[in-house]
Amino acid sequence: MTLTRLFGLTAALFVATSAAAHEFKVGTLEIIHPSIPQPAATAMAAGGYLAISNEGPEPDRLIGARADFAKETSIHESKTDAAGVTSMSEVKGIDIPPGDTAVLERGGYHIMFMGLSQPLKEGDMVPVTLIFEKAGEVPVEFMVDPANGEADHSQHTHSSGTGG
Ligand SMILES: [Cu+2]
Repeated sequence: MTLTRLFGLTAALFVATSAAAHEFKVGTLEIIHPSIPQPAATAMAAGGYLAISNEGPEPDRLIGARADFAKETSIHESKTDAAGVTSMSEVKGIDIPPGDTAVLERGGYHIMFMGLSQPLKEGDMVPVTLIFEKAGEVPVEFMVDPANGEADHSQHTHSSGTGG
């Protein structure tokens, strides 16, 4: 057991220092490529995406996040209605069932960083603390990815007609 755990930690550290994809391991949770598409220079907010896989027998839950580069950080869900209108609302948490992977991606769940206090540029690694119900506070780094048409997050509004 100890050897397996040590190996897991070493592997996570190794992966975290490589440039292409990165991931973090805490207990039975694997946090895969936390990333923020580069927001516009004038953007007041940015969205963060990642996948969290749970290899353990117990459920966990992502209940919050904290970042020094944003005034307020929360978990959001985007929804697009039948008319193609996208709106975002805050959610209390995201369940991560045992043996399952919770995916935060464009058009769905995301971490919302509001009131950016520094520019986020492609290639930057920025520290964020993820807060889990059971695993507790987990410090990770989000990678700033290419912009990729992240216009819907350039202004934070809770409804937007632009879709996406
Ligand atoms: Cu949002």
